Amino acid sequence: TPRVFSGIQPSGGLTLGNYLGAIKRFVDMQDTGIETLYCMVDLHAITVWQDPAALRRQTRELAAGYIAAGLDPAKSLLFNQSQVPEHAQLGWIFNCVARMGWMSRMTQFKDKAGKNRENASLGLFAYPALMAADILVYHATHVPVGEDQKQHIELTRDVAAKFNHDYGVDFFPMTEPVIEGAATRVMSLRDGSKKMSKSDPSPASRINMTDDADAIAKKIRKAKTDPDALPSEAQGLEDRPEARNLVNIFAGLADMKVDHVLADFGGKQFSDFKPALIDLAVSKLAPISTEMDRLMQHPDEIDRILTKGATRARQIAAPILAQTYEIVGMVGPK
Ligand code: AQP
Repeated sequence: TPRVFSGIQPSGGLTLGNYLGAIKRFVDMQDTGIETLYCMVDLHAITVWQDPAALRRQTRELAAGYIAAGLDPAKSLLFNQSQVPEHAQLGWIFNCVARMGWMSRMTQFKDKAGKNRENASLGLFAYPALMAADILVYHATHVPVGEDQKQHIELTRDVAAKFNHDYGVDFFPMTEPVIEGAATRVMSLRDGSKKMSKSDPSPASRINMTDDADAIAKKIRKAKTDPDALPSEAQGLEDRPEARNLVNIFAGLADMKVDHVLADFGGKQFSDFKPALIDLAVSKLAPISTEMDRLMQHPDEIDRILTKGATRARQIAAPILAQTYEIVGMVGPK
């Protein structure tokens, strides 16, 4: 049976990249009738230092973002990772299945550890094994993610295949990434070669889901561009990363194909395109940020939703973990 799982780290404020690459897709999948589980992956967040008070606030804010963007706790299971201990328990088993060599090839590890690898946390190195557990502890078949997570989903399949092979079982499914839409890789507004990211030191590089209309307008107005008019076909964007990024963002927000955006704006200057993008972004994002603000006034309500989601998630995860332990040869309770 198909089952959808995905997660986002409460490691900072949600960005437009998280929204277009992930959350908007989460909402699409919720409405297909397939069972959907969406997690705030707090155990992943602490692979780099998080101030405890900030982590708590960011987890609730992420939950508020999910709900404000259209996820409905009555339709999707919304919960934080640490309230479902089965993730970490299966994560340990997968630490013993995955190989050091696999992990050291992960580009996210290389990017986040930087030059000083000796000083990166062990958790940052093992991150993809825990991510495999997040997905496989539910036997999830589909994972909506941005382009940057493709390599981790491939590793999840490698872990499932090696486990199945080593133990001679056909137990874990081969999960498919779902990387869809016009904006699967939203780039920094300051540098078209860098991913838009929560943790970029420059706030002008990203639009945050909590930004108000003024902030959105200011950042788009200041976004880096080139002096040329927009082309009328997507091919014309190939060597223009900043222009391509803004067009992709427009297409993503409007649920349009890039070709259709260019059919409307081909030949126009950024002085025409940017105001249209600002209007669109404000009309789509400002209501979400207003609703997030409202939800954040009721943190207890958010906590109750997460606990309820976790309880239901455990009902799926616990039997799968128990079967895994059985396969591995752990003596269980009698
Ligand atoms: N720029 C992006 N474009 C499209 N999708 C993106 N995602 C993140 N950035 C973009 C997608 O959002 C989901 C959650 O990401 P994450 O929070 O687990 O971690 P990340 O990919 O490391 O996100 P950030 O914003 O870059 O956080 P930091 O700065 O903490 O590393 C994933 O599906 C991801 O693809």
